Amino acid sequence: MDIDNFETVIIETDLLILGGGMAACGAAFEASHWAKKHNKKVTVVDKASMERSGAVAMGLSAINLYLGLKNGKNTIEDYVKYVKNDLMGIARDDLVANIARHVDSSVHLFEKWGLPIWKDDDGNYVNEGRWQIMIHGESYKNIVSEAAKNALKELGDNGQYIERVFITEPIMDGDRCVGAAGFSVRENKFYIFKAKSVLDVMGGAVHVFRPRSVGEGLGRSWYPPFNSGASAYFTLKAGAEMTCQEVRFVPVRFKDSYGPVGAWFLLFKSKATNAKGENYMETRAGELEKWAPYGTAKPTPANLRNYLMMLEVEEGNGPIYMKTDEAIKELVTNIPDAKQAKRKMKELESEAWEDFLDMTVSQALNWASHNIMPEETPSEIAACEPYFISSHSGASGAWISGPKDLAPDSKFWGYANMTTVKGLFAAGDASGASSHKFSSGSFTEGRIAAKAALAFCVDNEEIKPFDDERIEELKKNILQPLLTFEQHKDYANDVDVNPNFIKPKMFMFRLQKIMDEYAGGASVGFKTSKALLEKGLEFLQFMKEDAEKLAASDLNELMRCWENVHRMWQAESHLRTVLFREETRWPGYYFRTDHPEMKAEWECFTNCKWEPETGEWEMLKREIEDLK
Ligand code: SFD
Ligand code: AMP
Repeated sequence: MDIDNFETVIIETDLLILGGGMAACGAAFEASHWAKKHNKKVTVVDKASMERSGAVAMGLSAINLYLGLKNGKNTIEDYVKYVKNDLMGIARDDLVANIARHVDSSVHLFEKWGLPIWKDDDGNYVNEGRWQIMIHGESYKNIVSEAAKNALKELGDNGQYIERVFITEPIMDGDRCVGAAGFSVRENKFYIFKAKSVLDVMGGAVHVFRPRSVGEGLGRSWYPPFNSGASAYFTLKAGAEMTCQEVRFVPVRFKDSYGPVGAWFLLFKSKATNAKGENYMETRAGELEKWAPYGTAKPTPANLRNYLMMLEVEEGNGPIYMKTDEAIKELVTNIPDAKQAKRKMKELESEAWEDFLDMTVSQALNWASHNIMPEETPSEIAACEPYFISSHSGASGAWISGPKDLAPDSKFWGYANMTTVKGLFAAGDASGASSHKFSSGSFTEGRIAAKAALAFCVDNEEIKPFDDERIEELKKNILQPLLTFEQHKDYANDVDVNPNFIKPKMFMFRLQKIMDEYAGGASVGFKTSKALLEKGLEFLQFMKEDAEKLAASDLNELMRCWENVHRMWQAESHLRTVLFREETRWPGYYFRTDHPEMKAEWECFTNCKWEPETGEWEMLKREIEDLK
């Protein structure tokens, strides 16, 4: 491919929103209101098509964050307490509370835009658990993205969304972020975006660790394969401080097809057992004392629920089963009328299938192909490989300013959701230490961040003209894998085996092997230690050198190359932070065999920062503080 044929497209805007997922949709919706008021331009850039991009691509069967404040059932304080306990004491109260106080209104908007929410006979939302409500959500993302696009259209020339452009690098002017560089994955076009403020909402990361699904199953994962660490890379490369980079998420899911368990545990009140039929949450309850006060609080934190299950597997007591059959029977057992009981049974069967059809179609196919009828047969569940998703039960992301009225002084620096880099904002999976935002909370946080980022544009109108030489240098660097392939492709007769370059898939396998074996992946029972982590970091340095030899035969592979560079940075910040925190705080996510206990001295945030000037990493401890 001739890279001289690449057109350079320069887009100038005020607020640049990077990503097209839940947070980006919330951001676009909110920003258009403020942009209209201040006559500002808003541009959204997604690597895929907003209609079905990101984690909600396939749809969802529940909205996992809804407080129902109007009904007076819950308070914001209850929610903050719940989130902090679930994260073993490590969470930013100010950020969690800020999302919680605004999230209900976002859910009401979804309903207004056409999202069907389950209702009971009295017209109230049907709760799955205390914070979760059930939806018929196959088209959730279509509905929300349509509203976001409509909001942008209302701005006329000042509202723009660009799809199928992969964002690669931040563009800096000293200590301020003033744009981004990327390329089209469909046409020979290199993009430069110039902006007064930038909102990073490019999701979390998958395939950093070796997945359980290999060989025939490669590509299948719980987290969407399209989110590959761009958010963390972007903020790290801009020099922003990151937090909780060690807090990966290991979901327990229906085995091999990654179907969700929330509806089974919470709505259907199902139990999970080992092969002997023992409910490990009961038989191993004593283990939770070791992790007090969090382990002994209710609900048991997600990582500890995992951990008790992992202990069973370690002792050879698998398979682990979700007792779907028993749960369904239990739900009809007290219905005296036989006809009514039969009707209820049909209803439950249909709800069970819909749970998967709404959000993980392949799990329904798995049941069908293995002759599993949930009302008759239990199903295997298992812990997945680790992912980086701070909007669920992980926490990794950028360290951001809290809101003025809630944040302690040390956690407020002018604009809500601004990272430690001027003009660079983050939300959803891109911002850290405020877990359990889920789809509704990510959308809401996108709104909060966009409002603040728009205010930043208004307050900071001036940006310097871009340096043409710098643009050319970025273009050359970003397109280099195409050149490398072109130069050396004829050396060998197999494109995957060539001493002059490495293809992105092979590069990804190498990264996954390092992370799996040294950073505590699924194949080593999620265990690691200082010695292993240091070895992993050593191998990662070699990878960083080899990254310069990545080769791409077409635009799609060029995207794969950069996805893997992004993953590698996510990986490095993870390794460094797991190494820094000398304790085990989240058994069930990872276990430090050399520091097997939780320690009071690590009751703090562990942050990291890559310094653009020197290329050095800095590790920091930050205090946990209550609401102002
Ligand atoms: O229960 C680039 N989540 C669930 N939330 C719920 O409320 N209910 C559920 O039922 C949920 N379940 C669930 C969930 C997630 C996943 C993966 C599964 C199941 C299988 C969580 C939410 O989905 C999640 O909290 C939000 O989606 C987070 O929003 P956001 O905006 O932070 O991330 P995104 O939606 O994935 O969007 C990311 C966007 O970035 C784009 N992108 N664009 C340009 N350049 C690049 N280099 C880019 N890299 C990525 C993406 O295309 C996308 O648009 S349950 O089972 O857990
Ligand atoms: P999941 O399907 O595992 O993503 O869960 C959806 C929601 O239910 C999340 O808010 C989880 O934290 C919550 N959840 C799932 N399983 C349990 C459980 N056994 N106890 C308490 N909460 C749960």
